[in-house]
Amino acid sequence: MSENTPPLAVPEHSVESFTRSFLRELNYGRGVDLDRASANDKYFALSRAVRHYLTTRWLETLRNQHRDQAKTVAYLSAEFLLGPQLENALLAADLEDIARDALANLGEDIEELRAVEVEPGLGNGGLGRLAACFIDSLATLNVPSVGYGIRYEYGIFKQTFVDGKQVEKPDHWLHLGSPWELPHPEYSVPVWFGGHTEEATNSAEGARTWVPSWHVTAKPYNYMVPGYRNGRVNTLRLWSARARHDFDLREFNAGEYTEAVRARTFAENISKVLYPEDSTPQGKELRLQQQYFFVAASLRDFLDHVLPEDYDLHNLPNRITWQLNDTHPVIAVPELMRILVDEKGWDWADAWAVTQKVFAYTCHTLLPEALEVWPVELLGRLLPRHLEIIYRINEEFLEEVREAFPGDELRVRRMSIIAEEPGRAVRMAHLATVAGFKVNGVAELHSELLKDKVLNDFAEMWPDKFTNVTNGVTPRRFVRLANPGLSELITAGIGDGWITDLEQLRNLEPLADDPEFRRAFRDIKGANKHRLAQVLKDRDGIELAGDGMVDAMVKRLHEYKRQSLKLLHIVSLYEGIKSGRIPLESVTPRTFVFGAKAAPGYVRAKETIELINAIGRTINADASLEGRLKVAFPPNYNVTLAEMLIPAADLSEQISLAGKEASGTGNMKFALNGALTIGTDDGANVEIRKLVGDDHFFLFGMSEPEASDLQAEGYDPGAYYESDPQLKAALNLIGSGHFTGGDRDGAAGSIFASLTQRDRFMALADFRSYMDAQERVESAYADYESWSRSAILNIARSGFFSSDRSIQDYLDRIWGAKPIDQNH
Ligand code: GPQ
Repeated sequence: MSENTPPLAVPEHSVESFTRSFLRELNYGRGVDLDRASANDKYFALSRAVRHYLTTRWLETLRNQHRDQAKTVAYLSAEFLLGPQLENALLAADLEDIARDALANLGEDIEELRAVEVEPGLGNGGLGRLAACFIDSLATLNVPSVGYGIRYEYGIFKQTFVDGKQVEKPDHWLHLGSPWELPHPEYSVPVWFGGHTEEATNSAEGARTWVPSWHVTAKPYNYMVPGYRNGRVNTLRLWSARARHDFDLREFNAGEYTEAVRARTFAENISKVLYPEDSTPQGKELRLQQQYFFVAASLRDFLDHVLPEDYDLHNLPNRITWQLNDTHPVIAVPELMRILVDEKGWDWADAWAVTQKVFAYTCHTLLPEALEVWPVELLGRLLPRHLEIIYRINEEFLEEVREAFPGDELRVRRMSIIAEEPGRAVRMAHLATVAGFKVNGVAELHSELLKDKVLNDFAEMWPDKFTNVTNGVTPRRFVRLANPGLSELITAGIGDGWITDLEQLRNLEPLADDPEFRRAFRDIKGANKHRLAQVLKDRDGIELAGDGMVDAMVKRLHEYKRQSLKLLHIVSLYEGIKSGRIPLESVTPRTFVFGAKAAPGYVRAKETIELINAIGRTINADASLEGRLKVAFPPNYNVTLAEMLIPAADLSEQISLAGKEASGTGNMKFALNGALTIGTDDGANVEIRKLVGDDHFFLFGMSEPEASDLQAEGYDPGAYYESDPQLKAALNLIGSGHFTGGDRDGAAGSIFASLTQRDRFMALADFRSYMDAQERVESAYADYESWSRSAILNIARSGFFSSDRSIQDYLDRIWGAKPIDQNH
């Protein structure tokens, strides 16, 4: 765009002007008038009107980015779990009141239109939501940056329960279209696959020529990523797979028309669906196709469309960091090497020198089974040239290892990018660690364990490569939008600077001692519970336990997260009441709220869902409990529901086995909304506890070293079962079929057996300590005045967990990019 283009004016911030924009969008954009408009028409017009207000800034941001050629961060992620867009755009554009009033004047309720939105569920859980928080903070911090990912036609499945069992339904989120995306077919790029390699046509050292056999077209869709009222609107670019645009029917013999069309759908499958596995890579060919597809398109996009034509790629490290969100985009490493050596004709050594300076890798797990590996056979078939490049990277790397550790062939084998057992396979985490100039974990404990355990050999070789960036969450979405009542209270107390400088929440500390402030806080919590109760009732027919405690465990269903331990607590409480051991009047009324999707093929996780529902059914129907205990398991936990649920919670359950949860980010959202945590010393819980203080956190369970020592000694769950009568009674009640209509074989029997015989994540070992901590919770909650003081202190001391702080840490420790004021 020319420097002389007159700037498009931002429309006036007034009800009149907004009303005009809305009606224009309705009439001209949708071709309907207000009387005949559907809810979707109105939602579209509303969204487009809001988009107008951000567009000028978007264009400016893009123009400046082109002009400045400043160092950019490209966040490469297979998942962006965005959540609803409209509310965030309204907030960023400072249009919440104006839009509400404009619609009210037209006789429309903005809440009803907001309800039309289907959130883009383009992620599974924490990893995808983190990416969404990060792009929000990148924009708010004025960092020149772009997110790159996949525009899945079907996002994470919609969860329903049939007889208490999870049934997955496709999430066709684009069914009614999306007002938030802008396709740019003119920037489509081809992505090639298959074929073979040949002797190079250029003379560069190390070059070969790849002769691929098929390709698809990657078509970009742009999404706005507005900063919080700072004039910057960044871009999220998601790729959609299309059949090659030069699709030529003459290539097919007469009569093969249908074959040709079928081939087209084959290509378009690549961006069809998000893999619903979380922390358990599937190793499926289509998945590798997806990874290469979005990464190849993104690199191409940056090199061909963002950089000036004559750009000297030797300067690339000053111009960009490609941040690899877990190993999913790591195939970008051999792709860049291929471009530089085979296409640009650089010698291998030059290309490797640059490649090693532009990628940084974030690891999100400690579970060995979560580390991606690709069978050599599969990778070689799909990307034969990339496999050759990986082999050569590995050869040179292993030479380096041998030099650094002479005679240590065991180490060489452990560190190799290529695993030999059980079959030959590429270890993507090793490739990422070798190629990345930095490797970071996502919480202090996690980063330490990466260095000491999972990637220990690498840390010994390159200690400076390893760093930590503790995760964070965006305060815009998870406080300001999700909890308007609390936001107003905070702002009334300390001003509104906290929205972009969350450490300012510290100024709330003295207010924790102000009884008026505490009362106001409790009123808001109560109102949020009310709102949640109403939604769950309308949506799912679920009743909460009166004015009781809201005790929430929401996260993906995984054995390591230990939803089963939570069940043991609930069942033990229930069993205690039923057997007369615990007087009913002594029990704090509480609703146990679960939210969790299980990977469709993860049998144990699905059984756990079934068991939660079975236990819930029994407890909720038991009149003798007088409604004091309730189990609420609304289906289809997603960002929309999280925003409703988290602000209503009193207690946050973060009970993974120590050393298994890399960070957790739900834990941060709860603390920031004034829930107290009951948790193990795991992931970011460690940092939460340090900040909020032991008096305001319910710690229990083994520490990581204790857990790994116990594992090493030989863990026997049976010993715990036999020696703790309450534990035994709770497990027996489950195993007896009490909750499952007498059925001992299905979910109940299977979970009973797995916990008593194997208990891979040592729930039984932590049971007693967990029960004791729950007793401390009960007595603390009995003094709700002092509980609310703790809750306020949790808020005041959790400012560290803003994703703005995470992004600042990435800037300082990894990227070396600088914020650029949009208005310069
Ligand atoms: N995480 Cl490896 C995911 O959500 N999906 C994954 O595939 C992997 C990790 C999570 C991790 O379990 C949480 O502890 C983190 O808080 C989150 O990533 C973000 O770092």
